[in-house]
Amino acid sequence: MNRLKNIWITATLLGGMAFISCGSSAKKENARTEDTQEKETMVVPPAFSADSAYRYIEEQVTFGPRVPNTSAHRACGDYLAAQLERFGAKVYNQHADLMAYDGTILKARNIIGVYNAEQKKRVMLCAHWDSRPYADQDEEKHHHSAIDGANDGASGVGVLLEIARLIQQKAPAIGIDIIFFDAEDYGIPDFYKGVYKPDTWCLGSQYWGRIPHVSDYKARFGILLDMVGAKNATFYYEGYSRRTANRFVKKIWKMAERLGYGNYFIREDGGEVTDDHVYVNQYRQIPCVDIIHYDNQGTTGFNPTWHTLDDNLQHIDKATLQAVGHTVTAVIYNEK
Ligand code: AHN
Ligand code: ZN
Repeated sequence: MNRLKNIWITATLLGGMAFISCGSSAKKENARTEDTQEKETMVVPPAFSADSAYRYIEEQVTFGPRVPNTSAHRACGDYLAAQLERFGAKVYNQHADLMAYDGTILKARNIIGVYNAEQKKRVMLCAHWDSRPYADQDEEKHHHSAIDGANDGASGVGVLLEIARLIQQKAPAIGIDIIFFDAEDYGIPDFYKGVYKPDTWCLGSQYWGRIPHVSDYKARFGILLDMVGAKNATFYYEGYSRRTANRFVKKIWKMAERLGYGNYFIREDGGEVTDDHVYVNQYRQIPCVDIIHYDNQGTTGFNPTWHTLDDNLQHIDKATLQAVGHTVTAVIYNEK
């Protein structure tokens, strides 16, 4: 089967059926009371700036494609670690030699920013920072060109850098770990003629899952941001997150709705995707929610610029960054 084009497994009918039986008026009344109470006690988070997040995306893209073993990748890694330091995090750099699908040794670097290390109650926020070496969803002549990855890579990192800046200004009640995973996007391309290998995506998170930055690392839950910058992006419930972290999926989408971002955060099932959150959950038993742009218009399940040369700054929209950044910020500042 064509792996790349079958990443998304179409949503089953089951999800829809489960809704039919519930919804008595007493239950609705209860839910409404809870809603009002939560609204009254809602902590207003510091203001997320989409301009600032956009600037961090631009800075990453300006290095060039962040493909492991390139100078752009090394320079951007230094930039990201320096930014987290500047925003007051305790920074861990995990350097690792990871083997790609074709035997290439990738000089990888996971970058972790820790806030309020003594706090037992923690939430982890993550995104991958590398960009794909192949525009393998573009015309064939571009298959071996690296992509800018303004959306696929830089957007999630940009939003998280802005959140790091906010945490420095005003700390939330809980501890936060911001993790930039490397080597997510060096997965086996369709054009590869050699033998198929499983688990070739998400190499950085697989490494971190086996060897976290601190031993026995735990968090209440995690949020993964992947492709959160396209104009009119749509974030549906992602299948693996639903199965392993549904409480937190609900919490995030409900917050988005409340803040007026229901047109981005669609409360319906999308597909299921192998992404860093899978390994966070498998290796560390931390429920982790993937906020990822799902689009069933095309053949890939992703947005039209996915793994093409069009994944560049021109297709980044500040309104989407605002929707995601504001929502995630509100979620973490309301954890106790
Ligand atoms: C797979 O293609 C198996 N997973 C896609 C995860 C991804 C790639 N996210 C961004 N690029
Ligand atoms: Zn990708």
